[in-house]
Amino acid sequence: MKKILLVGLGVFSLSGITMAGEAMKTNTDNGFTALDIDKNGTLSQAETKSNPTASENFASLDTDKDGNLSKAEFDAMNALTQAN
Ligand SMILES: [Ca+2]
Ligand SMILES: [Ca+2]
Repeated sequence: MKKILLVGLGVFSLSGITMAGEAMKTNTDNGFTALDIDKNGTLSQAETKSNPTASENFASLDTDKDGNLSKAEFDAMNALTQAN
């Protein structure tokens, strides 16, 4: 009598991450890229919803008052939160 053991079949779906023409210079984006859902390089108020710190301090972080957080503005928040 033969036993056929089915070992867990791992299905790996590889999602090819393509950086269109943009070289990844920094890995230290502090989650900025993950929050930037529409990948337009800035964070809208809606996009910061999953980051309470950014969301609650959005107005003060948006130093140029354009309604979006740039990478630099987001970095400034992280600099503040890591300072304590
Ligand atoms: Ca965005
Ligand atoms: Ca801004």
